[in-house]
Amino acid sequence: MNVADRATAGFRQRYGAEPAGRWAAPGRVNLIGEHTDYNDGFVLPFALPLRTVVAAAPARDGRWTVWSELDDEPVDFGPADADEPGRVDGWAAYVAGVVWALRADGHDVPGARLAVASDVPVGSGLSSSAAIESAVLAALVDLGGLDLPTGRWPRLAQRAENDYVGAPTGIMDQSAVIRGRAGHALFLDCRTEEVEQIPFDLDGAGLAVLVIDSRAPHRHADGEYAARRKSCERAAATLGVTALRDVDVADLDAALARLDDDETRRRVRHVVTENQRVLDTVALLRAGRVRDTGPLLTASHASMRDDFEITVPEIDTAVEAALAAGAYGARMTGGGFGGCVLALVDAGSADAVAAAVTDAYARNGFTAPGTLTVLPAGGVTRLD
Ligand code: GAF
Repeated sequence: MNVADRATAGFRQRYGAEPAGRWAAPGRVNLIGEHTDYNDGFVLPFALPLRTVVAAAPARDGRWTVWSELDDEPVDFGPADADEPGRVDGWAAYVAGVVWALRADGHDVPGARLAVASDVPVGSGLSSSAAIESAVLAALVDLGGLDLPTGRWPRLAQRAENDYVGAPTGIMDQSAVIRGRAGHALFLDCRTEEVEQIPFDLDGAGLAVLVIDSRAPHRHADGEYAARRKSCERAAATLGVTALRDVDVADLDAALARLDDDETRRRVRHVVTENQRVLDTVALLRAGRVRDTGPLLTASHASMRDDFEITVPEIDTAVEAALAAGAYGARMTGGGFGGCVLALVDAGSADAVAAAVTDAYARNGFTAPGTLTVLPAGGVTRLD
């Protein structure tokens, strides 16, 4: 059964009724621009064809009941739970967080019954959390007839994650999931939230993006993410700038000379050079030179591995094996400490590259990776 039908079937079975509608939101990968979003910088993600679907209908009692195929038991919560971050936890916190963010923004959020099904794997760094937040947000906005232009959705969904769930993430994932467009990568300035849809015609160039799920267990990912963010904020304060976005790559050496520990210097170097790599990638894509972006992807990976120190052995092995098998470029995508790698490959060699990575994993005694080729898909939408 496809994901939309699973959401409907779950709704019928749980609530013995028909949903009023179904809303779908994709996962995402980030082509380039890692840990730049919370530094007010640039990112270039795209939405995936894998989606989370929410089937929903209004509930007259003013409460929210949500069932997910991840869990047998539905979770029920009322306004008091939604108004106090922490009262709902686990996967349902992403749903309660959206209700919280909408209420905090002054909206009269309708009670609802929701059923969630998803093809976006959880814990693989493909933004299953932004997908559920965005699909629920779309459902509640429609069911309640709320006056909330889509341009404001990414910040609200991010607030759900930052302030209700408690993860100090940036604006990239929600933006990609909400604003993504088929055949395009989303060039986002995370300071101004200005976006440009950049044509990313893999098919036309005879290329594919291979996504490799490292299957590496997330090791202290939350604490390490927060530590990287703090370190960047401290460095910006030392340098007297609002955010590391304000350090131009031409001024990098001078900025590094003003920092007194080597670790902070490496963190800053990653962010500043990564912002420039995003701009360079965008310039190449605008010129239709998709294949030539490969070395920038690989340089981004080296920077994450050596300077930002957020990769793990499984991830580095996948990147090296993909490059050795002929990928034009490869890098970890997402927050790090596990998750996925993406590789830019000839469409005809995607299977061979996937097989080479699988072999390298076996030689190293790692759990076999997952592999999938993807094309940029559209963002959140109402299905019916
Ligand atoms: C995670 C976060 F959610 C994003 O905001 C971003 O910081 C990313 O890690 C790293 O680029 O996906």
